[in-house]
Amino acid sequence: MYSKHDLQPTRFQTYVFMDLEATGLQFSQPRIAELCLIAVSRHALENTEYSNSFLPVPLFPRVVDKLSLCLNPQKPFTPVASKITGLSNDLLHTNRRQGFNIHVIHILEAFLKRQSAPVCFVAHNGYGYDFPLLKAELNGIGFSVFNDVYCVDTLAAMKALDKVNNHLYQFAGLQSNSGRKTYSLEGLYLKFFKEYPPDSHTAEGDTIALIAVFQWRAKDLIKWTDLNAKQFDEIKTMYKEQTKLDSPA
Ligand code: DCM
Ligand code: MG
Ligand code: MG
Repeated sequence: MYSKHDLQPTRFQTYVFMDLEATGLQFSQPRIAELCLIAVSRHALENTEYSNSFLPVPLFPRVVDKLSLCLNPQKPFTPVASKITGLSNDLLHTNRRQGFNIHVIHILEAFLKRQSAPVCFVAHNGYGYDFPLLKAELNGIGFSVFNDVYCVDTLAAMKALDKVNNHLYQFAGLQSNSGRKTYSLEGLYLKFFKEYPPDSHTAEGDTIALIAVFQWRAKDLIKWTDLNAKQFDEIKTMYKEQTKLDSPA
């Protein structure tokens, strides 16, 4: 059940910002090659500090827990995924990275246990990509739940906020080449900070960019998350199992 059906909003204490790099897009049944989690307290987000510069920018919270792992995806990267991430099967193999295994689960569980509850994962396009993909990898080793963890998609949040407050939320209305509004992480970051985010398509770079974008409208996004976050348990897996053709290379 979605928390928006509850009478009381959930008051999250920890926001675990997340980004995954993987071997390709949804339809290719991708496997994870890199993951980054950065846990930030509600307190830090509600009390965001800004630089003194001409264009004040939110300062990265001083107190965070950060986890970044590179993984052998055991599946070929698509050329585009390899190009944009700078990762390849060779590179991960040469660096002797392990795959998504039980140790990763233990690390994630321990990381989450150290956070003040309730906890909410935050990912940009999380409902479309990161959460279903994480679910698929968890299922792949017979593990499907993180107890009492919620999740929210900042892409869905930004779209929803833009709709209800069109006159206030034009910030999200960056035009793509096709003339449609785009809510890509890069687009939002460029709109807010007048420069491209550093280290795009690295898990840590994208997670840090997401935190900056979230901080820019922290009050609204915290409120929206409290009302609309879904239970991670309810997220549907991106795929059931790797088809034969796609079995580990
Ligand atoms: N991806 C892709 N092709 C794109 C964009 C993304 O294959 N044009 C895949 C590979 C990335 C993953 O999605 O590792 C996550 O994307 P992002 O770096 O935007 O988080
Ligand atoms: Mg991403
Ligand atoms: Mg990324």
